[in-house]
Amino acid sequence: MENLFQKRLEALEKSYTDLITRKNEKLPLGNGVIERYKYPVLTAQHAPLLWRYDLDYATNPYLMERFGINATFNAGAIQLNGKYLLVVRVEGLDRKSFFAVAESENGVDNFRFWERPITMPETEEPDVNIYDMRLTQHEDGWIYGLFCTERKDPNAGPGDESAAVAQCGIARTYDLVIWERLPDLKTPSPQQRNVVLHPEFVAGKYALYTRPQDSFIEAGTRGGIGYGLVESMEHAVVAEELIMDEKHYHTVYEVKNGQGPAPLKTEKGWLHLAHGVRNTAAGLRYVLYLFMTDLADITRVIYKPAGYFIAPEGEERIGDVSNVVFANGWILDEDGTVFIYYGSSDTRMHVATSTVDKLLDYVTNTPADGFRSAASVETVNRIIDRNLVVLKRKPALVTTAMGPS
Ligand code: M1P
Repeated sequence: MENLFQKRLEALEKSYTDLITRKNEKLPLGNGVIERYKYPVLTAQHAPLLWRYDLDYATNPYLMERFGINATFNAGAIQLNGKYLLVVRVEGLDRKSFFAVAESENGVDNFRFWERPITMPETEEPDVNIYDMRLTQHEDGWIYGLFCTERKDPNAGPGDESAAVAQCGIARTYDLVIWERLPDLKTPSPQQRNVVLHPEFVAGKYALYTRPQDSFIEAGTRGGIGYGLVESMEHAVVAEELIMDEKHYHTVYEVKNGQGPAPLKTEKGWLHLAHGVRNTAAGLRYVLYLFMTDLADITRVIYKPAGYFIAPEGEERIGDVSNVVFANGWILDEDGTVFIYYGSSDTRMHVATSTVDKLLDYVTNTPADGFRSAASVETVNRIIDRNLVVLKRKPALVTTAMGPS
């Protein structure tokens, strides 16, 4: 029996080592904006054996999993001391999420979890579930982690065990190891998710992107990416919330949207990654989109390409909550490479790479949404007209278009 235990342990260790040392591969061709990768960067199987198994033969002779992991997704991201670090939403079989740091040397593969998950201090009102951390290296010197803290709705009717209240939890750290918990954010909205701290002071205050919502799932009469200022992160109170990027009928963000990670500062403006949600007969569909705001007035949207930037593809479409991509972390390298980390279907984590130059080109040159089919046809025709001129200059170019012009 002990022999079987040993054999099983060796097989588990081999399979785990193979997984966390596997090289990732860029997928060919792509759309010219981003490069996708063959393998997810993190899955439930990346959770260390140390967390999942009692490794003592005396107490676990069958070498059973004692603490199963269901999913690893929606990670915040930061570069520290040259390492690519993800603060991952790890969800156990018990549905509770917690945070754990995974580290890679190159940002695209070989992510390994640190030995222990983060022990997040609590406020006087304990969290039931915490998830989706956005990391901001603020100019005040702290790294802030803003996340969703979920608790049972105290006004839930008898027998209602699913009504919940989502609020923004706030913590700060210098090293992702020791965290100081600060009071939860207060805003005029009954619920909040997807709250993100802007990295610079604005008029001497901390600036926050918010996502007001009427209830736990529904943005309802509220929604949109909001914005507000707070005097201090130690008692963060947004008195006034302005909506800077609204929901809009018949778009990929008609039902709700939310800021992704903290925006990146570029020469042309602040580059934002966000998620948009639309309704379908098969349920909600979550995609990612980009937009840019003005450097001087950070609430003014100056560019917003139509439609999505990343949507679920292949296996990304399937998971616990299918047809979802969600991003709350990206890293800008010194050489201009951008690592975009996104979760798929509330199950696993992926990376896509691009560069600041390409993202600026995409965001400033992709046509904006015309909000009607006729406007889309006008846009395609403008592109075709220009291409026909190009083709006349270079008749050797082959196209697949046929039929009357
Ligand atoms: O299940 C899809 C996503 O739903 C929520 O996002 P939002 O608040 O925009 O609806 C979050 O729970 C997120 O973690 C999840 O991926």
